[in-house]
Amino acid sequence: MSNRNNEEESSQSSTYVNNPHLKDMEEDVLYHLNLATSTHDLHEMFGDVKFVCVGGSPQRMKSFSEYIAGELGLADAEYPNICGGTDRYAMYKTGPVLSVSHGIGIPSMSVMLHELNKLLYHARCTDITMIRMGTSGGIGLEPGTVVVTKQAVDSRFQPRFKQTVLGKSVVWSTELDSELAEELLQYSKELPEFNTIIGNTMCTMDFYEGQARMDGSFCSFTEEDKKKYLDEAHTAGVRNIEMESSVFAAMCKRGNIPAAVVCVTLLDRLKGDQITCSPDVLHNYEKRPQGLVGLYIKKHEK
Ligand code: R2B
Ligand code: URA
Repeated sequence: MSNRNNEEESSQSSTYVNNPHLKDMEEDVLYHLNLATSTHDLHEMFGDVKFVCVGGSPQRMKSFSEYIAGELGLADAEYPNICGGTDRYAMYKTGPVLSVSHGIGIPSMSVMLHELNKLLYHARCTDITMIRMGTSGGIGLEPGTVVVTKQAVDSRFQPRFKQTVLGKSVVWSTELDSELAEELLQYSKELPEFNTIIGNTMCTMDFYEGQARMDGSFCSFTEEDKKKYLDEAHTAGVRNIEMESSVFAAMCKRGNIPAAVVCVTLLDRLKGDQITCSPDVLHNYEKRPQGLVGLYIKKHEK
């Protein structure tokens, strides 16, 4: 297994991408975003983007873009889905804010981020900050609590993202921008309607057994095993569990992009597995990370 500490990549001055082959390509087709360098002037379309916000669901990213349009005084225009030609991902641009959906899980996030990072590179964007807003299961937290991720950890509670390349395991660091996380935590004090904490986020490959749930179609462990594992996670500083933070952190670090993860908890995993909150409560919870990230953008947007 090769253990890369990213020195090789972070020593490069280019940001967003680090691929010597890109410059030899006549055209770059961002297939899953339905964009291409030959058919779209990416600099013209995206050159002024400063904040890239990503989240799992296309509908949530649409409502975030509408919310941010209101916050930035840009609500009098229409903002169509830029990736309307495909139903893989959705993308909305409101002023300097790009809102993009990433689907569920590491592979879906990874594919989207490869193409998004190339988009930022082709568009010659500068000073980008990237934030994932999402949902998660909490550990020992009141449902509705927002967790700003300190470290994105794997299912052994290590801050690493393992990937298979050419049949071999490669490990990437999942370090996030600690100043950005601290700043988000400070701004959360202006939103007293809900609790925000900082803690480690465990990223898993599955929602059910992979997150120690006993309500999937299969279950290969006992209640005691589950309790022991979640207790160990809590002792390791894990406060919430979701499915994309590790690859998100690793790919932002490889692209030299300051990044943060802000997720609301939908339930306390020490008390259950099923998500039983009403659609109204769920909707209210889902807006919490958006409110905090919106506040951050408003404070930084000139
Ligand atoms: C949180 O919620 C989704 C699973 O329900 C997944 O995308 C995640 O990370
Ligand atoms: N998303 C997850 O990945 N896990 C949960 O428990 C809730 C939302």
